[in-house]
Amino acid sequence: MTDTLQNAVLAALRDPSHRISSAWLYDQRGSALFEAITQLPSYYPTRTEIDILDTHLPEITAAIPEHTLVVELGSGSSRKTVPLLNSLHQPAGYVPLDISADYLADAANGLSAQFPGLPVLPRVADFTSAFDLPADLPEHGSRLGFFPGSTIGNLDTGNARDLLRHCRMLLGGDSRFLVGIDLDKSPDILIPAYDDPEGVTAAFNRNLLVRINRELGADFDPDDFRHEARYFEAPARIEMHLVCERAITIHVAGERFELTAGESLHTETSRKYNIEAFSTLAAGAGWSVSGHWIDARGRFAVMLMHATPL
Ligand code: AVI
Repeated sequence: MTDTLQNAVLAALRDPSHRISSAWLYDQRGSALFEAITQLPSYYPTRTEIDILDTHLPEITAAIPEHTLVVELGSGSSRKTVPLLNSLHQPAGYVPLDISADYLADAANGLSAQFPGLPVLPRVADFTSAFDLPADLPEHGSRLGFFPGSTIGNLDTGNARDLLRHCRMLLGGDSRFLVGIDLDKSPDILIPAYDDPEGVTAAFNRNLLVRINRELGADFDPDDFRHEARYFEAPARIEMHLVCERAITIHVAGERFELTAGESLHTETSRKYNIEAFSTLAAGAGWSVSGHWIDARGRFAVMLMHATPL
């Protein structure tokens, strides 16, 4: 992720791809809109992953040693974390990582209250670049990385591999990694998931322009832009775009840009994997798949991997 919103926006507008990291979608309103998306009938990933975990957690955690330290990327919703911690045998501690200090503090406090006696060690981290674990962790003992939600799909292949490799180094040789991935499927299912009839995803996407106006004093009119979800086959992915509906001139941080009708800002990529492609990606980053669990409709997979020598 580029260091500041201003640099990211200027770079995106100067480059013909007009691509900006999806991490910038998540200001306070963006995060609330994403929460709303996870409740939509057409957005199946969150619900489906929770169902897989509810059904298979005893099997998934059976081979994970007792006193394992859990490191969660994204300090996710307690709907996923609580059942995982309940299913593990005496977890040694819980380390939630998140880019938002506020969100992290809330998640950590909630978890501490529910698991008295469990060391909870939150850490602010941006996992789109290199990050560290807290310094005061036990050096020995096994570790479990937990990265649910198919958020890994929002990274390019190269960045996803770098993240997997970085986690392999941080978690060490006696570690496992539980990762949720969204599977490739018909655009008839994928497009409505990313362009819902209620318009929540459109509001989530357009909110980026509202954020840019507020934080950078830019003069986008969000009504000039149409939300579009595009499916591509190779590699399988959904791209979110904000398509400019008429020729406009905009000003950001003292610079002037022209956009023509039909030009778009590319605001998110969401990769749709298959088991083999993801396993190959992980193998190149020091992880071997020990098992995977898929819902009955074949929409989403939870992958359990163990560390291999680097
Ligand atoms: C957070 N991430 C996994 C979501 C996804 O499905 O790629 C973000 C999202 N974008 C639009 N809808 C949901």
